[in-house]
Amino acid sequence: MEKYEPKKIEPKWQKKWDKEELYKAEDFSTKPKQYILIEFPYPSGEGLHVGHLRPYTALDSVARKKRMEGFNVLFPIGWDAFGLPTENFALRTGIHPQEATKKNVANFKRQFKNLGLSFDWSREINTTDPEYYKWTQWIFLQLFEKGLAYQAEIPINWCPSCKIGLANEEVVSGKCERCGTQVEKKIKRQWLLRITKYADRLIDDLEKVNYLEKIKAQQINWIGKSCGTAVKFQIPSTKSQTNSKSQITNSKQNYIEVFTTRTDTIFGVTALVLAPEHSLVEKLITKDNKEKVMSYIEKSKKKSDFERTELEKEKTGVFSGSYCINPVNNEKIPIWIGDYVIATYGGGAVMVVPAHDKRDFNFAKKYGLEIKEVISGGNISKEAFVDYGVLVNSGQFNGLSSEEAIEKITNWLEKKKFAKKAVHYKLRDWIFSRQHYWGEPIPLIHCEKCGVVPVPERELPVELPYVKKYQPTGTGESPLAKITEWVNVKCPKCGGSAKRETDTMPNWAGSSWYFMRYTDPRNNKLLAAPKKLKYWLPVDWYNGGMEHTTLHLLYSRFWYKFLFDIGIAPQTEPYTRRTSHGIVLAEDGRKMSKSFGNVVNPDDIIKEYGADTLRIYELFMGPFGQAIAWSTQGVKGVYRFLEKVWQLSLECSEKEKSSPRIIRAIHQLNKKIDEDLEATKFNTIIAGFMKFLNLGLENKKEVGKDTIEKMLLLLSPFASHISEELWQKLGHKETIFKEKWPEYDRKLIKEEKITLVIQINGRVRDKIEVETDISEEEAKKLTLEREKVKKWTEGKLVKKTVFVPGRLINIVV
Ligand code: ANZ
Ligand code: ZN
Repeated sequence: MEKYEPKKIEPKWQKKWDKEELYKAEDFSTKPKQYILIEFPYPSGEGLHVGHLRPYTALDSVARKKRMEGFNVLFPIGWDAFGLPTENFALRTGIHPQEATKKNVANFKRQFKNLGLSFDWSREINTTDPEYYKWTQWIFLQLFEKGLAYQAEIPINWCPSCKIGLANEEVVSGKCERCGTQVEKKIKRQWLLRITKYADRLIDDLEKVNYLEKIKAQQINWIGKSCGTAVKFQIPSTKSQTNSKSQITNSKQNYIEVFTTRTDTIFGVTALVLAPEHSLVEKLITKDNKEKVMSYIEKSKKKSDFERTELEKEKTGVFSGSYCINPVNNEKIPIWIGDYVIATYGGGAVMVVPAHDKRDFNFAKKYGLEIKEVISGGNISKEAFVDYGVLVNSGQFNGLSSEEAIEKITNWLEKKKFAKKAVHYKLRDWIFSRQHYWGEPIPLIHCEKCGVVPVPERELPVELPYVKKYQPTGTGESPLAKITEWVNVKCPKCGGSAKRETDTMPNWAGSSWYFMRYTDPRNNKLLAAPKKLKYWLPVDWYNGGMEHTTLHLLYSRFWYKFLFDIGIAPQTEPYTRRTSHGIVLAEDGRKMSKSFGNVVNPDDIIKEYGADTLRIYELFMGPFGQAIAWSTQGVKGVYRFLEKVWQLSLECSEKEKSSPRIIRAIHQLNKKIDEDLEATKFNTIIAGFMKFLNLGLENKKEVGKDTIEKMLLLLSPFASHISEELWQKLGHKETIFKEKWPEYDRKLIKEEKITLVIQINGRVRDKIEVETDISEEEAKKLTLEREKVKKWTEGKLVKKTVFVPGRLINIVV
């Protein structure tokens, strides 16, 4: 028999499929559409490693199956190629980012093609192509014109090593996500996008989509909507305090506003704490405390937000010397400065309720503040009682539940003009400027007379000038600032001399709308034709990494909503379904990384075992959503499995029709694939194949061509090359991928029971009801557990068992 040699068959089919354009998506086909999307890769210099392939192989099998089911499938691919790694590589080697990108893309493409993935290559896009980023710039201009892009002097996270400003999301544990250097603060003029304006819709519309629950939860937490109350505490030292009416409207602010979600605890306030950056701090410091407070503020300036709010860290503070008045009982409350209070959240001031907040409890213990119980139910001599409960020590509100009290106290204070309901979000506006070369230029012009003027649409794209020097300036300015012949332009409005904006966009820009471009990738008049957008969108199934939940996924939902608002996107949500895969760790259990030397290259695996083995292994390695370590042993096991597929197919194609139980088994497998694929249980699909194959091999005489053909059809989305090869070997002329996906017969797969006769030493002693395809192992186990059998076998050694499938089992003792 001919041997299974993937090297001989895989390149052959890849070429053929390519030539026949088998995976081309057809605009406006009458078939129902399915848009299957994977996150497009960043073409790095290192090439793909096996970890990257997990989502590609999984969604490739989905795309292939859907095509066979009669869908018009769009399964596109492209390159998210702007960004720092390429720029840093260029700085190291002197190879221009554009050249490096070209080379990297070619390498990634070769690797993808060797895997035989069913991408529609005719729709390939690249975010660094001016024809593409023209539209990224165009979208930016729409945002600008609608007031959603604005400049602000803001403290940015500054990486002193990369010499770049970082978005909050790019700071991990206070360190630069890329290089690990401690991040500092730096004040800089930046472009920001007003994503906060969409915060509510980004939360509310999650109800419309089918995302994994943990993805929804992460997005909701990240946006961090908090409904509470802003409460005013007067500062009595200011003159106007005698006139209660004018206090709040006084232009010289003589009150501190705190944000709280727990007005029910307000009778228990024993201090206020202001962020060191709070605008009133200077005014509140008394002479005696000045030195201490100033030195405290200096120290906290050096800390990142992360360090300041880290949960385990002890909270510190210093007394300002001043007091304010609690509006519910006119008590004198000391005002402290503490850097655990974040200036940019909730107004930068908090009321301290030590009895009912853990952080406040520790703070009070440390500095000897009073701990006053106002919610009963806990033991506040030991710890803070943070739950809701019944009010005590709270004047006329005693006896109310926390829920009622929040409502009543808030309303009461609101009437007295000491409070108003307030909503705060943790989400900040999206810092959209980078001071780097390898990104989309922001298409704006600064004119002294006219201010900020957009580049006219007909002049887009503003191309990135091809230059030799693209070192960061280190001053915080973009390298583009040094290219005077590019920077100096005429103002499009008044014709006077003006300068281009030299900041570029962050690497999240191009990926915020790429899935729209796939619908019409070569359109040079529009971002995409409305008809095509309408036909293909929304994406039916989008898979990507969990690490993109609060960045890319949120950003692209924001852009899509905006594009909907200006009449371009056909719906308000871009992705109907979102799933996520677990990462693949190296064999040693660590992250795959060049620095650990534990990266597995798909090229090597394909060379040794073939693409089908690699792909099946990627699916089989473990539950799709979980992190899993690579196993060479596992790869070998999959290779043997495919050898068995080969063997069974070639050996069993003589007979026309299979036995009833083989037919039943293949129908069961068919059902399993249909169900498990939708549930992303790719590993159990492969396990199902293995089980079926063992049954077939053990009972070769019962297996006919009908079953082999069905098995190959079922296997083709997963192990495409071997299935196609064997399909042709069975005498078919057309590709297996134009066949229809098999359907299973519900009646056939019903678990049929048979009566198995039990013999001991050749004599009938018992009978048992079992499944038709019960294995010898299982039959033996069930038999030996039976009381009637135990009578004969207890204490005796089982010498032998004879098993006649579907008929009897004989135990010899
Ligand atoms: C008094 C209080 C009593 C609070 C109590 C909690 C429990 P979320 O839900 O996250 O919005 N807070 C307000 N502004 C802050 C800031 N700038 N930095 C640090 N903490 C701040 O939390 C709102 C709560 O976080 C507020 O409610 C406030 O503490 C604190 F038993 O007020 B609370
Ligand atoms: Zn001008």
